[in-house]
Amino acid sequence: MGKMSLGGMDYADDERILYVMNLFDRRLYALLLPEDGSAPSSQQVQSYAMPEPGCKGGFFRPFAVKYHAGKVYIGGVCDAQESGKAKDLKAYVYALNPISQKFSEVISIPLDYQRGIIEYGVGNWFAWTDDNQKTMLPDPAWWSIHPQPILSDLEFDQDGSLILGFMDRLGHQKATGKGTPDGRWKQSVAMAAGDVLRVAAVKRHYEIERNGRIGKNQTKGIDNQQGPGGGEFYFDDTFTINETQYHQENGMGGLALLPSTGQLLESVREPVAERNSGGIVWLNNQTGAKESGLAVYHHNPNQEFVARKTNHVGDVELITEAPPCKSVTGSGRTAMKTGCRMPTKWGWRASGSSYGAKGSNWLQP
Ligand SMILES: [Ca+2]
Ligand SMILES: [Ca+2]
Ligand SMILES: [Ca+2]
Repeated sequence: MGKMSLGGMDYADDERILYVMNLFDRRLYALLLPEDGSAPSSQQVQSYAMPEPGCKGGFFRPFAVKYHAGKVYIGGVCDAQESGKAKDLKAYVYALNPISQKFSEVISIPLDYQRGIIEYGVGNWFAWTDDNQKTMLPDPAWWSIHPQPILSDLEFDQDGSLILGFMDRLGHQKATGKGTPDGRWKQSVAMAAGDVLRVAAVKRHYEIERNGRIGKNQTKGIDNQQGPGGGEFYFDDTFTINETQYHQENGMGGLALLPSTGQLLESVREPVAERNSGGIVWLNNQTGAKESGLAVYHHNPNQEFVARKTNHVGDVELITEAPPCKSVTGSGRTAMKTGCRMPTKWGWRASGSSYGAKGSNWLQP
């Protein structure tokens, strides 16, 4: 997981170039899309080697791709898989200037900060591992909680702030239901929790949230011991029923920014007071608070092998209304290019479990 197939993808603003991350060769691919809708030829595909951040005890694992203001932003982590040490985990964001074809570092963030408790005292990030036994708890021994960070999504707020969505790699490695591979336990349970961090644009550089504060904004996450500097900006990333917090982190790594309401949409586990559900929450970008949630995946006790508390919702993307002008003919891409699509009303959609391949769950908030 996180080492083959495709990661994040995004269009350039004119939708003529699709950028996509190849997790296997760790290169960013740019596909120039022909206007007639045909598949691009090999001459219309270009790829870029990622910058090498000098990871200690592991490899750089890029995943997130976001086109913004003429640059392609990519995000990834040092996986610390060889050293096994959480202090070697680091997140990096780079910006590619497509004209100069050069990358520049935007920010680097140590990932050994204190996180909230997911369950059974486990919450902080671990180094990546492919050893199932390392993900199992000593007690209860049929449980896996072993969060491993993937920087899966990036969003920009209107004030220039950057928001980072982290997916828990364990949430794709394991699910709930079948016995453990070694046959010792008849059922296994896995629980995953990613994260969401906010980064402020301060003059010419970026600053990570600190103890729930970004610039002048201090949220109720101050001193909650669940984020960088001892608190967290988006402090409502919990599973809560009747004010009892069961899991203090629940992100699944997909983000979208809703500019008209100042909200961030995040894919999460248990977005409402329904155990083993999955869906979307609406978070306030000023107060950090959760304003609403919607389950798009419900618990089904009759299904044995399911992603109950692991990843079942991927990315979140905004969609606009259909182009209103009748005078333009041609494909949707052509209509976009001529400026007919009016972003006056926003809908959204959540992709299925295959991250990056957009699913067909078209919904209205
Ligand atoms: Ca958090
Ligand atoms: Ca939290
Ligand atoms: Ca997204």
